[in-house]
Amino acid sequence: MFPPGFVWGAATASYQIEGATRADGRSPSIWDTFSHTPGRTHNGDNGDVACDHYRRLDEDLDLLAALGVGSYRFSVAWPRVQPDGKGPANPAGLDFYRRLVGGLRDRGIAPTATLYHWDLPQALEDAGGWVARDTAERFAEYAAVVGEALGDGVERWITVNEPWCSSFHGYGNGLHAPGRTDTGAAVAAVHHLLLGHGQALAALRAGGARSVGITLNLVPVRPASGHEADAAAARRMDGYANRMFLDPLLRGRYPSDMAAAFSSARPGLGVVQPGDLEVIGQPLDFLGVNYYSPAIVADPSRLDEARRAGLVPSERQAERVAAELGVARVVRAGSDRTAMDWEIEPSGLTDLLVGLARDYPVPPVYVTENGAAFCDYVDPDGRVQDPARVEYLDGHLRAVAQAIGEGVEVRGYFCWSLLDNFEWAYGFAKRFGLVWVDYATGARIPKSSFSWYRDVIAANGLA
Ligand code: GBH
Repeated sequence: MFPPGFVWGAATASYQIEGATRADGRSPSIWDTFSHTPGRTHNGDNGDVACDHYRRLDEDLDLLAALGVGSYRFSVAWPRVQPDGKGPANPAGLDFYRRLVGGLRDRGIAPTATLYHWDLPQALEDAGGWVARDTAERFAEYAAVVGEALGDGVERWITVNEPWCSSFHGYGNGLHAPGRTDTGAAVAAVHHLLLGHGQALAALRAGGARSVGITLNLVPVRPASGHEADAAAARRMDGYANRMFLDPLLRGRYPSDMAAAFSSARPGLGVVQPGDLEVIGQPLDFLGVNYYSPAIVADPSRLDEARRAGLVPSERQAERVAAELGVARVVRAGSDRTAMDWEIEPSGLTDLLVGLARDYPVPPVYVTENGAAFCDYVDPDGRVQDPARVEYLDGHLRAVAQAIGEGVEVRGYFCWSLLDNFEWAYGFAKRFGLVWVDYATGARIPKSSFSWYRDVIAANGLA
């Protein structure tokens, strides 16, 4: 059902699984600061211990081997490698990733390394974070350091994971570290994350890296009705969630409607300098796409009409940048949702991939994350059963197969996530893993989805 050579993978991120936040010279990241600030995360949860992956590396590598993945997507913690965010590498921090990459290769698993999955060294945030242009330069230096240390061992590099989350959730919506609510700062952060991506890509290539891309969280957007006001709201949401990143990366410019919508947000795109868009628009070897759920949007003045059509306001109304842009999120009353309350819609993934290939000159695509949190349960024999996750993954893999059938060059799929882990502001309450983690003991229990996915991988397709 999938093409020969299709890459099957599983994904994680450093702060969500590693723990050992003070080991071997690691410095605090913005997520240590944020999660230790009262009121920022569910239950005050933090990544101090998380899955204790830093100390259970071999056990987790063995789980990956048992799953049979062709590739493992992990991220490198910048504050382990450069505790001050600049300067010489910390050898003990790099050593962990050398052991990780070596351990994968020993097991025949190709490493896919993400350089930035949100754990910015706090020292750099103190100097302005992603609102400061200097952070992009520092990121390129860090990329060169990691590229040189891990070198040939890494099959493919992802510079930045989901710059939308880092910029808008981090600096605009206040939902992620560093927790700021300043739209102008968020838009400047967009630019510096993309600039950092471009500079890091060049640095990695100069060091001999074969395959370099970026991962975006993209959202298929649907208008709540055929009314022009809802269609216009959907265009604004598409600009905010998708085009603000796709256009500079793949077309060499920011979308003019978004530049106008953010024109009063300072510094915003005022930070763009001559030549930056050439750096950002350098050809990618691949585009990573993370997909979880679609978005249905209405014009805020039309929520009553939406309600009459069975569409109810979603909790995401709380997102302040969307509200500023005049975008109201709605969901179908009674629709299937995950434990995150995200609507389940596999066809959204087909639409997204097909639309991307239709609208942009896209390089080959990897689905670098897809998965779901559910209320998994332990059966009388002590097995963790997660039939809802199997159904979610099955549906979304069929959606990928359909996009491939329609001509989109999708080269691989990484399930989020290998392990239950620290789900950012939701703490440990939401479990996305193929493997259950007992946080009290650190014990790992593969769920029923683990053996299901193992069989899919072995068959290169669905039954
Ligand atoms: C990813 O974030 C992360 O890369 C990963 O670390 C995380 O654990 C995983 O997914 C699960 O959350 O409908 O307006 O909220 C994804 C976070 C989820 C944020 C979907 C954007 C869509 C826009 N994204 N959400 S909205």
